Amino acid sequence: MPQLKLSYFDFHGGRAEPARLAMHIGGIAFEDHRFTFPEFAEVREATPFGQVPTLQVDGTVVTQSDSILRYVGKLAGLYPADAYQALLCDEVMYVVEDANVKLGPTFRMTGDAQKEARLALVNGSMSTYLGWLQSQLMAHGGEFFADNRLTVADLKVFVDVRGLNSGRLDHVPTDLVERVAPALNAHMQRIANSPAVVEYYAKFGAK
Ligand SMILES: N[C@@H](CCC(=O)N[C@@H](CS)C(=O)NCC(=O)O)C(=O)O
Repeated sequence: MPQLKLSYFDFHGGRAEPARLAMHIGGIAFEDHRFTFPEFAEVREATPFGQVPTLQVDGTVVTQSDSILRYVGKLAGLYPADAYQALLCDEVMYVVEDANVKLGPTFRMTGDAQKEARLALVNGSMSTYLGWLQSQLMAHGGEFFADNRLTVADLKVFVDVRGLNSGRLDHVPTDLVERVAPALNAHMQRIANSPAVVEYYAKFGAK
């Protein structure tokens, strides 16, 4: 097994959290390098694009959260071997990433500009993608997004839904998911209650 070091902000969400969870669930040893928001200015200097997450694999720095998640998913046995199931898994990951990309610029906004931009997302693309994810989940049996088992796609949606529900995102109503796509909340709750995930967050004294 390669030596792995994952670098990301010290909070239970965002673009690295699905990879952290995947490695925990799969029993993959890794260095969990976490840093504070003020420390990011220094950390980003050592990254190719000034962005995180990064994964060092035997000392080589790799970027792009979904590539990292797919890779650690393969190591952890949480990525489909079947080409079609892998396609379904990737599709879900890209939809969530598209939503992340749209949300990204709003973190640099403040006041009314942020409110207007976030409400436009809530009433537009965010609701569309949540509705699509719910129909995709239901079309595949209602429990998992692909492969009839837990995959990295489930972990990516899990982290996203928790983020939307958390109240951390100003102007995104905490009941948005419940109103638009309640099956995603049920999916999130099932994953949150699974023994490996309960154990993971208990380690941090968080839920
Ligand atoms: N395409 C990249 C995007 C990474 C990204 O935007 N990361 C954010 C944190 S979640 C960041 O570092 N933002 C700082 C910046 O872009 O200046 C990925 O998926 O890893």
